[in-house]
Amino acid sequence: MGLRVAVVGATGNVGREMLNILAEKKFPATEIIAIASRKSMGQKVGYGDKELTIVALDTFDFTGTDIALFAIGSSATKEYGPKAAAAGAIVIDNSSLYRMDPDVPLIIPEVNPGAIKGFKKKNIIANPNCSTAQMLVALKPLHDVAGIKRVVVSTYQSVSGAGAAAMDELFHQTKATFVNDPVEPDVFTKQIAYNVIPHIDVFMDDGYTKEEWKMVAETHKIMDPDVELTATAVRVPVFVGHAEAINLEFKKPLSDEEAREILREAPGILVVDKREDGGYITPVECVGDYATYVSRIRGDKTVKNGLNMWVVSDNLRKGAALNAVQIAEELVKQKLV
Ligand code: 11C
Repeated sequence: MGLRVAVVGATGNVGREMLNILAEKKFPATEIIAIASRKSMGQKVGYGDKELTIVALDTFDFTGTDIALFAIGSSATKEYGPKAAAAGAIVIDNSSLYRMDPDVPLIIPEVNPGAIKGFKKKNIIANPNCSTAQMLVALKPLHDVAGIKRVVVSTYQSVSGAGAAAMDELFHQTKATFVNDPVEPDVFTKQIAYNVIPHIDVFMDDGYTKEEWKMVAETHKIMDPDVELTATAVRVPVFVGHAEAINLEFKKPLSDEEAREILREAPGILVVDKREDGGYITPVECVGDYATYVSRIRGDKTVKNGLNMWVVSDNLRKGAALNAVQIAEELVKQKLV
């Protein structure tokens, strides 16, 4: 049976990728509806080799829609997510609004597919933050074997995580410096071209940013509440693709060779780790891919059972749109829709 699927926020960075991935994967839909705010009504967006016409969210009736993929940010989701869910659509939400709600499962299909059934209380499933998604795809297989005690992670996050205006800002600032025009920060608090900024999302009382807090809280909900994690989230002048330098401390011994073998067999992971010039993956090489890449796997001799690695993925795909479509696929596989 074909499904009726709505993509809400279809003109944004993540919404467009949702449409691309639904088409690439030939998701079993009889109808795909591209929805956005009223100002985009009538615009065309690509879906495979077809074009879909945007319909307005404020008047859309979700009755008869099986799955609604939401990519519109927390405040608009607060208004329209519950309406879609009440009309019978299973909402897969990419915003942070419901992630910590105990009645909403937070799902990475490679990590906790069994938790998906919990959606029935609210008809809503949450998609994790991009930096959490790629990290946990890489950590879960190692955690299952050797038990992760502590994680120290530093992120190198591309500007696309902050939206299309942020991508424009990197482009214009980069151009401006070449022609000696003034560089004026707007989306970011400091110049992003030729710079790095240790600040993503708002500051919290303890000095961490909300992006850093999300990595801790989401890891606890998705994988294991006993894993200790500390993060530094940094914005870098890259358009698409987040990278993470991850230091791990395990309960049991795990050699770099064993970790490499475990990750080679793990779902969603590609290991590229040649220990030679260029034998690792960088963000520009992962754009448009489904995989999360792991490189630079090596022992950390300063602690008992320590390991370092480098994890890279397309933040708009595994970090957002792909994970959401994989959740929809999991609903189909588990016969929940
Ligand atoms: C960034 N991780 O790179 C953010 C974007 O909680 O879904 C996604 C924010 C979120 O800026």
